[in-house]
Amino acid sequence: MKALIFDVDGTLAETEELHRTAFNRAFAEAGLDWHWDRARYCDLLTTTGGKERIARHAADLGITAPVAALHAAKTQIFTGLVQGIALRPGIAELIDDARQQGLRLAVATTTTPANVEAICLATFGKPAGEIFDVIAAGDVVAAKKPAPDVYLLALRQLGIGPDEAVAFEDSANGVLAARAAGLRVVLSRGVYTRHEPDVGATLDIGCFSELGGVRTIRTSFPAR
Ligand code: XBP
Ligand code: MG
Repeated sequence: MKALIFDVDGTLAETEELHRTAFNRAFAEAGLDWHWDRARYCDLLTTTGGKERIARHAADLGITAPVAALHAAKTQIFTGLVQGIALRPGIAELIDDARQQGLRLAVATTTTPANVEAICLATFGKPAGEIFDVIAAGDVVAAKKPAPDVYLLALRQLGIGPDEAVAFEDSANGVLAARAAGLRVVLSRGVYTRHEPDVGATLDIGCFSELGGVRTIRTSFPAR
């Protein structure tokens, strides 16, 4: 195994409540009477990508909306909210252990590069580029999760095959994307995905801290 590939939202950290807050503040600032409560947001999260989510909501209302402008405002608000968030249990230890074992690290996420940067600064105290060797994020791919594109891009940029890495995810869409890219995937559901069915995770655990580090992963995921 040569690399670990991490999803961001819900995997590195529980960020979706902050995203929901940022969306609602952006709508209010734009003078829209939209408010996504937890139940509506949980449903909308089946649509990956903030712009796509806004567009879906507008379509549900039968109206058009300035999607790009609303999403840019939301991203600006979100990056200002992430100070003080914590990595999910087990993530810091896993990343440290991977580095010590000489593995490379990547991110494969639907969220924007700006959000990845803000989350890394808030949780690791360092820019994303000092933590991860490869950052595949947001609109760098046309088809978002559950399409495999962002994981295939991460593998290409790592210069390795899917047998040489393991993906870490919190959602069904993420598991489907990683599996479609040929990757084995460890799933630990988050607050907004706790209800989701198993869609083929190689390992379905309660918390990443159960993993016991890279050595355990190597034995659980022998080279194929
Ligand atoms: C989860 C997503 C993102 C976030 C919001 O990404 O689907 O859309 O909900 O972020 P991940 P944006 O693949 O990391 O789980 O508004 O920047 O899309
Ligand atoms: Mg996620």
